[in-house]
Amino acid sequence: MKDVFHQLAQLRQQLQQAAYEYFVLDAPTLPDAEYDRLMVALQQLEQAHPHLITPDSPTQRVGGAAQSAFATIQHTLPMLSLENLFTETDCLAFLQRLQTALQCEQPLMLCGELKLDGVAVSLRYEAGLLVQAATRGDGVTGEAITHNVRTIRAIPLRLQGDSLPEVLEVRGEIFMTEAGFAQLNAQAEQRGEKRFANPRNAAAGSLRQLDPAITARRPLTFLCYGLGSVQGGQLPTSHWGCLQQFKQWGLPVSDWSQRLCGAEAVLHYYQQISQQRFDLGFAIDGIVIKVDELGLQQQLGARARAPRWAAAYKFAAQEELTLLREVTFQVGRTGVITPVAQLEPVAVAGVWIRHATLHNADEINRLQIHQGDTVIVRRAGEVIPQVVSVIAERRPAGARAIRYPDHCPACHSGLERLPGKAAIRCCGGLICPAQRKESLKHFASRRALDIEGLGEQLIEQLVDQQLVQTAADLFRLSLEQLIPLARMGRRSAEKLLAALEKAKQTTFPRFLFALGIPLVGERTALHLANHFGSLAALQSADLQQLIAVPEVGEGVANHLDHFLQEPHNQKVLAELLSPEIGVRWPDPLVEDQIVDHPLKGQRFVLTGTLHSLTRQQAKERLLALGAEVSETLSRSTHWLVVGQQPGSKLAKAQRLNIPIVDEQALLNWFNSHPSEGNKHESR
Ligand code: 5U1
Repeated sequence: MKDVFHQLAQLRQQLQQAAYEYFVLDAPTLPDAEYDRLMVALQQLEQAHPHLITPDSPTQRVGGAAQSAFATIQHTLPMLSLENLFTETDCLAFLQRLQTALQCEQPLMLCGELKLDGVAVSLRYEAGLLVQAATRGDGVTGEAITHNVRTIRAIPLRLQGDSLPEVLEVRGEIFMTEAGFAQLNAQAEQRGEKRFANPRNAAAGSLRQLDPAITARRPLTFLCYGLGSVQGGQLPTSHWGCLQQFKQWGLPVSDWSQRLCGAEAVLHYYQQISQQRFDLGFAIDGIVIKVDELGLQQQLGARARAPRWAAAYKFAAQEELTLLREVTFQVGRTGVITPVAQLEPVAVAGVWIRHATLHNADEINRLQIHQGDTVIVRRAGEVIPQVVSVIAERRPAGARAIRYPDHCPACHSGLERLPGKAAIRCCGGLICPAQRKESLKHFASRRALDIEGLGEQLIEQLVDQQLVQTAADLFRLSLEQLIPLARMGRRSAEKLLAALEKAKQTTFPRFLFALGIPLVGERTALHLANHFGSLAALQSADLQQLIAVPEVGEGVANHLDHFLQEPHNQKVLAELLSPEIGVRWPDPLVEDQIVDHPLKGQRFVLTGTLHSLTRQQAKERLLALGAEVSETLSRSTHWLVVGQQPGSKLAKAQRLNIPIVDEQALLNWFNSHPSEGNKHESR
């Protein structure tokens, strides 16, 4: 017996504390599922020992304590809560109980609704005018939040139509959409304020503002689903009929509500809503099943906290408590370092969760996470599991705070974080094993070094078999190494070696683009090549000099600087350009030489197939001369270059009177104004 006393006291204390944090402090620490489990445990224990039930037990009331900042009001009819059903068996048992209690053999007519995850309120209309809005509070007394509720546009201040009852109390839920919540948190972050933990808390916090002007700025909305007291008027005799009447009076009612006949229809509705819940745009945590006929509802009546004629069939919990074993840092294919929480395995919504993302350094700061912490993990739909919050009170003594590494965990290169960006990246793009496959694919791609025959699958094999670690290793491959590879053979291997040999002769912009420096696309590479003329000049440029290059902003300049200063990358660059490998390119025209070129600033569009060069090559040569090349033809285009089988651009150019030239004219231009293609080679 002493043991039962102890268990009861402990469960009550945990539930009271959780309710206080949730309702009063607006800072929940327990996941709903854990709260529900504790409540069920307490109910079962009290059922087994009814003489030990105390009036202050959390099972004996509906909600949390009313807050003092607002006037308390007495609900005319209590605002009940709902019995929770967690499994299909629970649901079928509930439906069977209804049939038995009503002595009904036919399938019952029911109503299915969404169980919104917001703040329950009661709105009182007198002669059609909104006169009072109250929270549920403890179900008997709530808080008057009329001024705040009046700012919510979904709530009519005056009902429409005739035959309005003298007094009408409607009940429903105020909530925040996910989009509104995200926007609110983004604004809070910008102002350096605390973020809300979830949309429900954000809605509750918004309604508790003492200044209604603040509530007015919050993206709150409302749906109504039930009746309180009604005086001086007639209402339909079914719940469904009431919902239709609410709509006619201008009250918002969910379009997802459905009339359901019997158990099969209920289970089907539950499945349907479970599948669509993540597309709704707002949070729900289950469905609500109600007996449709108001007469039958009355016949069934209510228990202390909840009616017998309705219940909530909840979805599997999306949040659970578990322990953080440690945090590992993963390097992604693009070099971004992501912290990953390694968790004590826990089942969330029927799936075992062992890892959860911690996103980035900002998130680690926000959570103030320590090794061994008790954390709340959340898994919603297809979304990657996340650590929602940390329960700091349960932190073991002397726990170590989680810190970001200062070097890449995969290659030990330096890390970079650009101002205003959340991502921390590894700077060792040319050597980092985590980025190896992606950077090699990019290096060999058509618009980079254009190594024919070196496709994705071959790169996978070369890396997996450890034949290649850096781009320089590609040029060291031998026939003997290549022939045994899958889908290879002597002929293909010879062709690949020839393609590698050919690729060594490239252009400076292509080479720069091939390095895969973050934010350095083809156009930026071209500007850099034109500006500096040589790799040595680029490598010795400081940030100011980099920013002076057209279209190079602070972000690009920082990425370039970090990449070029990283000793591991410098080593690979030196190898690529060494006599042993011999990557080379002709001198590009540097900007000073472009200044007077007649094509500088001319806007070109190309159409049709060219013969002596590809459209891409023609584009590169035009860009190198300072011309602009666009895909779309407009009045501001200076020249249309036409090859074989031109598209509709030809007719459009004729209509707009834009000069049309052929491939030969273009080549004449190139030849009369020598560009990088026919100058001597150097670096
Ligand atoms: N959709 C819906 N949610 N909800 C919550 N209907 C509904 N009804 C409720 C509650 C607490 O209570 C009445 C059945 C009393």
